[in-house]
Amino acid sequence: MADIKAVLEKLKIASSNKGLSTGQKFWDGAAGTLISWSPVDGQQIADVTIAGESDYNQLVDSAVAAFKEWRLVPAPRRGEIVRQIGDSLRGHKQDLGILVSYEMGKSLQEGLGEVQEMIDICDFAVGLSRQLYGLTMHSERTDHRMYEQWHPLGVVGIISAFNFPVAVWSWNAMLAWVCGNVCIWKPSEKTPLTALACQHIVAEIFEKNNLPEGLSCLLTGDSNAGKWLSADHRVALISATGSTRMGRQVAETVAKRLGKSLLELGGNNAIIITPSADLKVAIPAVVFGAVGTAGQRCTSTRRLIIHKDVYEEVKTRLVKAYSQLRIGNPLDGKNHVGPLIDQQSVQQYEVAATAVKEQGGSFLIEPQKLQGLGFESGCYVAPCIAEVENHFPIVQHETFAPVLYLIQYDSLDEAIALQNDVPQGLSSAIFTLNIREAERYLSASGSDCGIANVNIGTSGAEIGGAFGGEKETGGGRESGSDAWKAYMRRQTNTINYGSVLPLAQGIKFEI
Ligand code: UN1
Repeated sequence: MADIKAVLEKLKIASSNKGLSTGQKFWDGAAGTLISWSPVDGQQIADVTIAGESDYNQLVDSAVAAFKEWRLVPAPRRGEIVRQIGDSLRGHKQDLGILVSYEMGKSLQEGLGEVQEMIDICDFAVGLSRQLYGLTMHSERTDHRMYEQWHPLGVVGIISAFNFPVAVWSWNAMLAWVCGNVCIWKPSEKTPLTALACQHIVAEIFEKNNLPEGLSCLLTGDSNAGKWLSADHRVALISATGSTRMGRQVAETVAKRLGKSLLELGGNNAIIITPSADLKVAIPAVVFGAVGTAGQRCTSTRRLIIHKDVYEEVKTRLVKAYSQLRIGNPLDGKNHVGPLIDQQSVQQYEVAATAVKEQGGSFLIEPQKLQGLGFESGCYVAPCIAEVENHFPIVQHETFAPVLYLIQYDSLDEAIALQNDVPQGLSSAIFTLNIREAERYLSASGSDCGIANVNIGTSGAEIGGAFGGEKETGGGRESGSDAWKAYMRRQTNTINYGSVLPLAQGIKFEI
């Protein structure tokens, strides 16, 4: 298995680390120290200092100054810097993947997949750097030209969550950079070291290219840091990923100053299994969706809405598939499921299990906290399955753990209504070989989610599409498609190249 010490060394992580950085410059924060514990083995990995308010202000001053230069660099040249970051990430894929797995607890395959997502978004952003297109319009006035252009926004604050400790930052940062912005990253307090490793990787590229301090700022901190960012009028856009509770606070604070926010919050994602579903394809999709990243993806499959005619068969197949799951050290390639992020998450899993029973559900596969050899961190749980009703309060709530709820349906209308009848609206899927069902599901009266799939699961989206969801998921879109527009300001320009001044709408104004 991986030599963690060697990995840390290669990623420039010491036993005690400076948690603030504007690029090449790193310094100790004034507000104390954060310890990063691995949920894999319960060991302390390293510590890192966190920001006081004056550290924060130093970061923002540096970012504001850097923006003045960076916005003038042609976009394709900004893309060239991102291309170099992508190349560097290719070289660090193995080490960074291991650190993601060790600090966060997801399987090494998923840790490597996360770094691959970073590489993919770099490639996407490089191409985008030559495609920040605006439209041209036909003016209603003679000798006039009208068009729109997209300008950089300014400082972008990125608040990221522990479950995708590096990929979600990269979706935001790579797009923000090619769009001409500078970034301040506040990573999760649970995964500060993966963030620090990324900062070292980009700092090296910025140094090689003689770029100013402030383009990429690392704000290691507690919840105060998130509050400072949200309330700061110098920060043009806040892109926040995390719980609905956190997102609501950020949204309120940013809205109060009429700033921009991009929110990617909780999901309560369902898969509908119809009578024609190809179960050979559906069952692995459900299991990966429910237990991948130990159920801690915002796209994790939480509810399975199954037609009554195939309900028993799906149950039998699921029980068989779950009995084959290997839970344990995620760095061991034989294991499918690693630990939850911390013991508090284990408690939440246990609270949810109790609530399922109290609210009238019953378990097909019982919840269990794992103990003994290999589980010393106290963070390992068994993925479980419960039969429930959609309206149970616990089913309406996103529990960040591998708990899968089974619900039975009769008609497709009922299945779609059940799927949509939750406060969240991130990801969704249907398994069917019936084109009418598939198209109905994707129609305006179908899934109400930001992501709706046919014959693939709810999690594991590619970076090329816009990523995000509706309702309490927050409404933001990140990553592919035209999500870049959220990182720029649109300017409409009308140019009169004639020698008179005709007014729009034919208004006469003579002086
Ligand atoms: C998240 O959980 O915040 O679609 C992001 C997926 C991943 C990203 C998830 N590409 O599951």
